[in-house]
Amino acid sequence: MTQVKPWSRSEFEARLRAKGARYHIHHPFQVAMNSGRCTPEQIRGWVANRFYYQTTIPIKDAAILANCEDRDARRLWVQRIIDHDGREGEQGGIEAWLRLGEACGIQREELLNHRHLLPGVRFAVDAYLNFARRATWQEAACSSLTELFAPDIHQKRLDNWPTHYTWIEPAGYHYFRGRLNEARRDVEHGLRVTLDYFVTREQQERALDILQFKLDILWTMLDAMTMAYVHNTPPYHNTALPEMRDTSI
Ligand code: AHQ
Repeated sequence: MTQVKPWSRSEFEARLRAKGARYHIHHPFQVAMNSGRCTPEQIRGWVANRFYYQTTIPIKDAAILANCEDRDARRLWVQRIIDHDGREGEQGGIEAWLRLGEACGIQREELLNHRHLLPGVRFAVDAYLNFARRATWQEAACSSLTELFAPDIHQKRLDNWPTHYTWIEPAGYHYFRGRLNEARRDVEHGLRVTLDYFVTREQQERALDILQFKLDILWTMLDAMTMAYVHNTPPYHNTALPEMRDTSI
């Protein structure tokens, strides 16, 4: 079979960036959020469910480190864990997300015990973690490239939430502000790893499929939240089981 020519480095990067058209900034839930059409319950539901994603990110990054034999790459990647878990003198992103929860009227304990976590969100996030555990570290690095599009989504929250959601305490926005630079720094490294590692046309196509898989994860999380908080049809909403999980928030 004739070998198909690989894309040039710039063409490959352009195709990765073109996937931004499917980024979850375009999901109806995010569009409603950024245009001020979310109710407090929908915002709190999003904050509570995204907390599971936030707490999984450093575990995912530790899985990548465990699979990575490249010391120079580990020295860069380890910063991602510190950014979320913090260290002496630095609160970290998970603590900042807990502050976001408090700013939205959600007690820390309600986030930490994941009592509002929807099954669909859990499954999507766990699929990401399990992918990172069994993929090569370069494939897992490629899956983090959704952050090519993240600075824009964080900036939109900083631009829109204070105007639309005056009931949220501004102290809660620290997380989004911190991610503007962290995402840009992280994705510069993740993109370099991806462009260097996926060099044949087959590997480049694989990279696009991996990025699509991660886009699916982010989109699916919002689909589950839409069912629960927009259509008011959370799992088991139509059953009378007395011990039904309390997903109301
Ligand atoms: O807050 C986010 C974050 O820390 C990360 C890490 C990165 C990864 O390793 O996959 N992706 C990511 C993302 C964060 N926030 C999301 C948002 O919409 O607030 C975006 C998400 C991403 O684009 O993957």
